[in-house]
Amino acid sequence: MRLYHSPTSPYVRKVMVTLHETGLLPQVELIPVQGTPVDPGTMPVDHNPLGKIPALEIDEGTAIYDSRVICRWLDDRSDAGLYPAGPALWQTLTLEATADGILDAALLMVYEWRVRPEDRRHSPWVEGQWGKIARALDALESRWMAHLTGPLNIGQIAVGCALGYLDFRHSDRQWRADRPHLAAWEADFSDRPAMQATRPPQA
Ligand code: GSH
Repeated sequence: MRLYHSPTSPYVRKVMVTLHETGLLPQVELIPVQGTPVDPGTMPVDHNPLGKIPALEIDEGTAIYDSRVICRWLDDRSDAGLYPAGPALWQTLTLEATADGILDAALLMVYEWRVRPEDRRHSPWVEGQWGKIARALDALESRWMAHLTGPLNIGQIAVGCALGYLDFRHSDRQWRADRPHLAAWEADFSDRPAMQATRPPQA
């Protein structure tokens, strides 16, 4: 298997953590790529027409993409059990969607200052993205702690990667303020060997 990879992508990190937790990492070759929405650069557009990573080549010429698809495919090939059976599955998938939504908004904020020309930036739009993140973090703090502290699942991995990305790119926003339960959870979860092994490089 070949994983199109960047050490700073939080969606790639979800896949990398899943590879560690499922024990499948030795089966994967990492292919470094980079690009942005305005310049696909070396992104694997032949494998993912959206020009995004992660994309995983599972066979010569066959690729799957989007971290949600890849993580579920990997879990299916292991006994890690990251997707609980029964009604809890929908909670887990909703938790993952919440974390991915944090990432989507956080990445758009990064693109706004790294990709968009300075004279065309629109701060209400940026603050609107942060508003989505803040509401999602409040929901995690008030409604999701029980699910976060249960057996390891893909929702927890996604939340761990989302919080790690906020520390990496948006540390000035101080997401831990007024969210003590989530902060304590993150301190514990980020100690997992899979999280330690996949920390983004210092900017
Ligand atoms: N929903 C996708 C997933 O979960 O895999 C999002 C992937 C994504 O946006 N990846 C970023 C990317 O490839 C890297 S962090 N951006 C390039 C672009 O949008 O053109």
